[in-house]
Amino acid sequence: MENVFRILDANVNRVAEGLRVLEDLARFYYNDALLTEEIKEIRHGVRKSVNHMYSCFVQHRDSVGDVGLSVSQQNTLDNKNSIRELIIGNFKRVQEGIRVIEENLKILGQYDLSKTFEAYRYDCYSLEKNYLAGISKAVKRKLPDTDLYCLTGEEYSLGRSNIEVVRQMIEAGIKIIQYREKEKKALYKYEECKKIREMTRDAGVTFIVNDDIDIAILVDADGVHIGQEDIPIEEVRKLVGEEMIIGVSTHSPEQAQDAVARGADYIGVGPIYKTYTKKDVGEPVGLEYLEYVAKNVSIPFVAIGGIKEHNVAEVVKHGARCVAMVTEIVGAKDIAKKIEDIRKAMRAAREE
Ligand code: TZP
Ligand code: MG
Repeated sequence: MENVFRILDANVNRVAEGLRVLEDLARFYYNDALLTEEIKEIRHGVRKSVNHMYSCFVQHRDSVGDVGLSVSQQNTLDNKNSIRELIIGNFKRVQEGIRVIEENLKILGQYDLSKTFEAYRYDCYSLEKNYLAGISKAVKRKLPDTDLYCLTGEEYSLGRSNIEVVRQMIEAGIKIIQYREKEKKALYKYEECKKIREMTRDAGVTFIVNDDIDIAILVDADGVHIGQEDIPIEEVRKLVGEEMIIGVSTHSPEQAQDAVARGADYIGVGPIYKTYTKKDVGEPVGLEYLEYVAKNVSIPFVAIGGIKEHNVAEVVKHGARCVAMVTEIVGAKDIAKKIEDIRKAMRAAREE
């Protein structure tokens, strides 16, 4: 019987520690007072309900002789790659720990107390559901619902720097900006992104970094944009976490469905028309694929590739709510005027 106390002691600690991890995430990471309070209540309840056995627990405790410690030290099963994994892992630890307490209390003849723990376990199941729903709402960044998605391209910017072009885009009311720069070394890209992050944050503009996941993480961009031959979406998610937006370039219905199934937050759809801006780009997929996406894809999508003021109406009429442009905007003498004219053309097309 004595070892039953060891089991109970270890599991009360396991449960309380797991709850503390969840409580501190709710408190310091998500600033969620309600969740913090709910978890704290359960944690205190667990500790209090076994208070009468505490001296017995300590008396039978033998951490040094615990064979489980060396097993745990020798494997990495408990490794976590994201906050979501950390949360789910700790809920499992808490729920399993409670179940062990429940069963062992029965052996000690403490049936009523066992039932109290059963109730805690059920509380934890619904708490887990609320926790996950709450955090995905609280922190998941979303692509704003807007008409224009602007990308940088210094070589097409008429001698202006990316920073200057971004400044003008922000001033013209652009709500999404992607940093796309194929020719620069990482250090210069990182420095530019750091600056652009500051500018976009101050202006409430969503900032996406193309290709460079490391830079996106370092500057705390809102998202990353990847292509079909980049690191798989699931792996990128492990690196950037649940909060960050992942955009994926797609060129066919199969690629669109695949990106959605694998957790992309939005897709690029294109190239709609012939473009020379992207060096390794395929042939235009045309408006037909855009129409398919507009009808069949439920996540946000952005039409891209060769879109100009003169053809944007056609793109809108084939289902695009948001269009992305590089050269048409960065290469305009008067960026603000160009943006205004494109918006006018899009509005007119929508109203037709
Ligand atoms: N992805 C598909 S086409 C393209 C990208 C990044 C380039 C679009 O550039 P432009 O100048 O708007 O045609
Ligand atoms: Mg790319």
